Amino acid sequence: MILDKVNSPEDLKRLSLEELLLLAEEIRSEIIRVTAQNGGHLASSLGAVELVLALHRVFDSPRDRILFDVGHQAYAHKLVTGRKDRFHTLRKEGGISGFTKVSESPHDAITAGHASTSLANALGMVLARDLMGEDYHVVAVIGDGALTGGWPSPPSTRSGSSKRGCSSSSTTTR
Ligand SMILES: Cc1ncc(C[n+]2csc(CCOP(=O)(O)OP(=O)(O)O)c2C)c(N)n1
Repeated sequence: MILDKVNSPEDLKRLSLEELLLLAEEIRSEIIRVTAQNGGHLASSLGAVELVLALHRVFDSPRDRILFDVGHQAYAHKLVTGRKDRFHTLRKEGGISGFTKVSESPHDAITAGHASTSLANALGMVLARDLMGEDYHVVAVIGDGALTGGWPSPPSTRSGSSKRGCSSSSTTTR
C-alpha cells in the first residue's frame, strides 16, 4: 500500500502521478471503511481527496496554512498528515475529531466545525503575516454551501483587493 509509506506531506512530494492516483483510491477506501463503522461526513471527504493531495503537493504545510471550511471534508488531509494510524478512532471519545482541530495537529490551521469561517480566518492570518513581515501562503478550502453563508463576503472582497491576499479553492462534493 502506498498509504503505508505516507507519514507527512513531504512523502507525497516524492510520489509519481500514477502513485498519487493509486493513493487517492487507497485513501477513499480507508475513508469508506472507517466511516462505515464510525459514521462521519462521507461524501464531502471523498470528493476532496484529489484536491487535498494536490494542495499538500504544491504547498508546504504547516508552514503554509491550509484552512478547511467546516472541516468536514478533511479526512484525506488527516490521513496524509500523520494521523492514519489513529484514523480508526474517528469521532470516538478521545479519538480523531471529525473536523480540523488545532490541538490535534500542526497541520490543522484552524479548529473548525462551523461553516463559513475559513475566509475570515484566512484574511486575519494574511494581515498578521504581513504585519510580522513573514512569508507563507494561506489557502482557504471552501465549498459552495459555506461560501453562501454570509460571513465569507467581507473577507473575500477585502482579500480580492489586497495585493498579497489569500488563495481559495472551491470544493464541489455533491
Ligand atoms: C454555522 C453553521 N451552520 C450550519 C452548519 C451545517 N453545515 C455543515 S456543512 C454545511 C455546508 C456545506 O456545504 P459546502 O461548503 O458546499 O460543503 P460540501 O457540500 O462540499 O461538503 C453546513 C451549512 C455548520 N456546520 N455551521
